[in-house]
Amino acid sequence: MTMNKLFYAPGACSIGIHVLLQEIGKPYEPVLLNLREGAQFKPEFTSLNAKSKVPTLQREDGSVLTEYPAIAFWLAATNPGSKLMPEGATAQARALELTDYAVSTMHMQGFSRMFRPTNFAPSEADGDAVKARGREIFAKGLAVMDKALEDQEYLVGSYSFADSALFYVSYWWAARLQQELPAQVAAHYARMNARPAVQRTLKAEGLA
Ligand SMILES: N[C@@H](CCC(=O)N[C@@H](CS)C(=O)NCC(=O)O)C(=O)O
Repeated sequence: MTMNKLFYAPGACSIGIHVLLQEIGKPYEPVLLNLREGAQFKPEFTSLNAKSKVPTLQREDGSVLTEYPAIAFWLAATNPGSKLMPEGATAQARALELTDYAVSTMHMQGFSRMFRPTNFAPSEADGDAVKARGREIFAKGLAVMDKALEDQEYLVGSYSFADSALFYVSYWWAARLQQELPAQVAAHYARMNARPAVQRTLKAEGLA
């Protein structure tokens, strides 16, 4: 293969990785995986990623990378010209800390409860309580992110791979659920939307 291949679904968490690929600006191949039709469970895909998830990145050497924080870190580390990797171990650890919090807590604990309550409680009757707990977890996450942005425009000061993760959870909250973001996160979301790479990504995924 001559370029990285991104398996994505429009508007899914893979949109953040899509933004990073657009920021880097090197040619890549986007491959739409239709999650609603269950393409993630078909052998053509599970032979690449047995976890049945996007984002999935097949690299130029054919090997596959999964999990948002790992893909984001690797893209930033291997494209130093893009300046997506902060300088120094502390700032790099902070970027990973915030990326993991957005993905593992805000998305997977918060949003997953809102979108897929039955994954958390076997009884349909508990659905509303599970969704409410999801909103609570997500709101706490927004407060943490708001604080991280108190004195700076991007999560670790300068723009980094971590901002792509906050962008996708903000996008779900503001654009998909039409909910309000706290002030600093709203300003970050506006800054992200003003970036040409984000605009190109939304267009490429048919969301603009
Ligand atoms: N821990 C994974 C989460 C990925 C994930 O949950 N992806 C969702 C889309 S946002 C997915 O592929 N869902 C397909 C399914 O659940 O069937 C990561 O960090 O990449």
